[in-house]
Amino acid sequence: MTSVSSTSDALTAENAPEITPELTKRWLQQTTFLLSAPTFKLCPADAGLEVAFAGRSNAGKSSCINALTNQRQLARSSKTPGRTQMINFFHMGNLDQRLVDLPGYGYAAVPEAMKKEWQKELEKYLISRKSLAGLVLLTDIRHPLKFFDEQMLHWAKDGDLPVHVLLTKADKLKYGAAKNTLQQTRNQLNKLKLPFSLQLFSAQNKQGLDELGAVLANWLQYDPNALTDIETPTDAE
Ligand SMILES: Nc1nc2c(ncn2[C@@H]2O[C@H](COP(=O)(O)OP(=O)(O)OP(=O)(O)O)[C@@H](O)[C@H]2O)c(=O)[nH]1
Ligand SMILES: [Mg+2]
Repeated sequence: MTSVSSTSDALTAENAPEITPELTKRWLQQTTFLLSAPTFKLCPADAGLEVAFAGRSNAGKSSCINALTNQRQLARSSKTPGRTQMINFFHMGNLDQRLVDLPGYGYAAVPEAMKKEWQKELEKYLISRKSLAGLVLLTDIRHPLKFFDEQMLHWAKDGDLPVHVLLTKADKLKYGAAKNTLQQTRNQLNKLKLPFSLQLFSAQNKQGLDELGAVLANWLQYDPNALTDIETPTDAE
């Protein structure tokens, strides 16, 4: 499977281990909490690479991060919509590789003025954050790509940001119905003419983890040879 040569030379690009789902899983399992920021101004420094998880409130963002990292409580998930109100940053034992759990949008109980303020900040973040390597957009398979999801896709396009769409809670539909929604959503996304990929996902059944892991490994430039630096800073920069 790998193209490892039998020379005893130090590791080079040619004999670096192939990035397998197994290695990717191990890398993702190292993920630890970095910090919570109430606003984008208090984010970690805009260096290295990060991938943001966005979607309507209750779409399954926190559950996805927990399934992906194989940790039950890393990101808090809840039956109560609007549970994640801070911007939560995680890192993979290396501060230059981060996951960002964004607060869900569309939560009815949030006052209109706050929603507007948040949308402005979100737009700015998506368009101007240099370390942002990609956006994982989560949308419930039972009612995919609502108005604000499309708004996010337009901002991603404006920011030249690749998007990976997850149709979440795929366990809620039968296989055939899930496949149909996948195709319909692909057609809808094609019309928007932006770079995207798309998959079925279920945190409950651990469906789609390898596919998502491969996208993250690519965007965050996972290198199995790189040494990790596990130091965690105590406050935001
Ligand atoms: N059946 C099923 N339920 C899921 C799945 N993923 C998440 N849920 C449930 O959906 C609800 C919301 O999940 P969260 O992960 O908290 O959603 P979130 O997008 O982080 O929500 P906010 O933080 O409010 O934006 C919880 O009750 C989860 O148990 C899944 O794959 N299948
Ligand atoms: Mg959440």
